[in-house]
Amino acid sequence: MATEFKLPELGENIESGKVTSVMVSVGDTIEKDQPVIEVETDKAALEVPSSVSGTVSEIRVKEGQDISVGAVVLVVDEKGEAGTKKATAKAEKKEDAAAKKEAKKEKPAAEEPEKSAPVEEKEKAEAPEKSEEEETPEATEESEEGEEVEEPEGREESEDEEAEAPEEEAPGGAAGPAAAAPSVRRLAREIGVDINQVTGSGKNGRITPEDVKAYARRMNVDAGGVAPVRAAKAERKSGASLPDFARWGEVERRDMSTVRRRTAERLAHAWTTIPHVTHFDKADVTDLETLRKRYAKQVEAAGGKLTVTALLAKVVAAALRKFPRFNSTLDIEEEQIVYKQYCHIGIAVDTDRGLLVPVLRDVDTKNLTELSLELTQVAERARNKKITLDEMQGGCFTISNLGGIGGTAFTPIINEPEVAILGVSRSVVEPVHIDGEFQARTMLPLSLSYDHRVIDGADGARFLRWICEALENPFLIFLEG
Ligand code: CAO
Repeated sequence: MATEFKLPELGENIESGKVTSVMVSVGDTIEKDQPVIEVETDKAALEVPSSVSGTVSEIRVKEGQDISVGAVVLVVDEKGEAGTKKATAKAEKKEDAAAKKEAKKEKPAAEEPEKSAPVEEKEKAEAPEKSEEEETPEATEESEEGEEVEEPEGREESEDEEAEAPEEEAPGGAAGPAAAAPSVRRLAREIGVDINQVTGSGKNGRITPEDVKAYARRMNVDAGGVAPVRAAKAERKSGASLPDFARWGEVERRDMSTVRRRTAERLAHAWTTIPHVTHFDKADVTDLETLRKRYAKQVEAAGGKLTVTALLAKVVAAALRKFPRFNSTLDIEEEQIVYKQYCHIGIAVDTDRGLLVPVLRDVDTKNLTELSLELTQVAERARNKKITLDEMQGGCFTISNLGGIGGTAFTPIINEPEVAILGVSRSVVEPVHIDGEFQARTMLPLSLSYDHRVIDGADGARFLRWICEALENPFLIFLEG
């Protein structure tokens, strides 16, 4: 029995994502709960486990493709008939590709919808590029419908598939998207050429990089040196276009990942809309470090690592209780400040895919051992792409500890819609003047960025001073936290 495995819910308010990896092939036997694809959403990359077991007879997605919740990912044959299907599908596809090649010879490339491009295994890695316009949710829907350009091996065409093909007009009046590899589309975008206006000279009328460059050269003459797409995009974005870096040396362009794009958007928005102030202070953590070392083994035995970050989370939770304004959100439309009665703290984690901020829940109710264990696990999951989007939502305050890497101070950007963030730099042993003499003390540099619309400078200074004092004398947490 053939069963469709559809993309399940990925988290609250998440309707789609981008397929970054397909982890199975047609003919593979898969088990229920086995990860089959990796999907990148706004903030997280998730391995999506299959809800069915059996033999994969069709793969309906490919790397680079946008996919919505509910879309079919795989067809799994629970009776193991995939082998026959695969062979049939392959044969059909070959015939179909040959027929399309023939048909194509009779049509100019620019008028040929990309859907009809020949299916070649090597093209699987070249996921079709989306234009910027397609990145809106509505356009994503359309693009998904049209994602049949480079069909994964083994996919059977349904009888009415032609009827499902998108009939949208390509920009520039052509009957459909131009036939070109994603790298060629990227090149066209980068140099400001509307790919749909280019006539392909490659195999089966496909557009080659040379076609794009030749067109660009002609355009530069025709349009006074400014290609229209580039001009329009530049105008839309910032009014300024980048220089041609290749004039000064070799360059390489790479697409931004979803995480990078989303981080850029969020940080730019926070930086340009929130009036930030960053306040600096230093905590004497000499005694705390002695305690941390003393109890490290005990926490290790429980499976965690007693780190500076875990200690800070605990201290910050107490500080948020004492200074509730730091645990709030500004609702500018309603002209209200929303005070949260819970204490969830986000921890910035450096991963190879960029910055992720998993949230530790109810930090005020957990002891240090529990928090250390949780932080160890959550940071590992973030780095192994196992973190879910839900785990990164609902934070009240963020801690960003760069001390393990180095630095004396930095100005962290507030993680919207929070109102403050604590930056932590590297602790160093330095001379501190105490009781008339210099003593060697371990000092931890802290930077607190806060939203000046909500928090006054004096409050910022008091909040951070309290954190420093609580780190110096944790008894304060019992007294006041
Ligand atoms: N000062 C001095 N040493 C520090 C330190 C600090 N502020 N913070 C950590 N260290 C040390 C730790 O003691 C540890 O040393 P040992 O291995 O000798 O014990 C080492 O650095 C590594 O620390 P860690 O990573 O194991 O543990 P952590 O809790 O301190 O950090 C985490 C956890 C997830 C915060 C960290 O791994 C991380 O990803 N940091 C980067 C955060 C980031 O990218 N921020 C930028 C966001 S942009 O605003």
